Amino acid sequence: KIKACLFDLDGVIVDTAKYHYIAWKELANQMGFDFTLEDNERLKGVSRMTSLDILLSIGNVEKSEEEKLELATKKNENYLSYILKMGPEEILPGTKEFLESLNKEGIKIALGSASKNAMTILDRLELTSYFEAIIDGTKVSKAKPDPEVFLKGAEALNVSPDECVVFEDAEAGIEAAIAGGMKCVGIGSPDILKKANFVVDGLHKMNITMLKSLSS
Ligand code: G16
Ligand code: MG
Repeated sequence: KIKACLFDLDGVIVDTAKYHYIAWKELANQMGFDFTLEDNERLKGVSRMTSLDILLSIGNVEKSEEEKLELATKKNENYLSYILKMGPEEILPGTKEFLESLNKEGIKIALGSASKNAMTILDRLELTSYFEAIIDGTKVSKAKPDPEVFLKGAEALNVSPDECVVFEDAEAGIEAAIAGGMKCVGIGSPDILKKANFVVDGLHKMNITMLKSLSS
């Protein structure tokens, strides 16, 4: 029986990838190299410091650990200036409707995100109250594809992993769900998210019947 749904944030509930992109691009340009939208795909679902390492490798730039911390802080301050202007109109289609249908069914809801800004983003979107547990980048030590973020979510909701369904747009996130013994719905392209139980374009394509088809 499905007792809980665990949601990734960026790419599932909201498209913050575009703001991450602007902020990383500005940082790259200040260091004298370009950063393309295609490069940005490599940063999805990846932690802030790992994202910076990928960015620096693209520019062929080497920095000390101290300089890296400064650069990551600078990027985050710039990113936050965009995030703080967001509002509920940026919630991806069907999200609220699906969360409400889960509430009606008595299915628990948690967030499982790599972002350290997850709380701020949920507040800006006015979605915080839907989540019984919020596991974000401030609460985990191992990044996806490690299942830590989702296992902590299940634990906080007091359900077992096989009673959980994870919603993820990144391959590493799908792998994390599987490694944790959970069912998984991919959000995006079936060509990329091959390992998911099934893939939909977005939460507007989800309903309770589809969710229940995953129970075994
Ligand atoms: C998100 C994004 C990643 C970002 C990471 C860390 O993960 O997909 O691109 O690098 O969070 O974000 P921050 O710099 O805000 O801590 P998720 O797991 O919500 O998709
Ligand atoms: Mg994501």
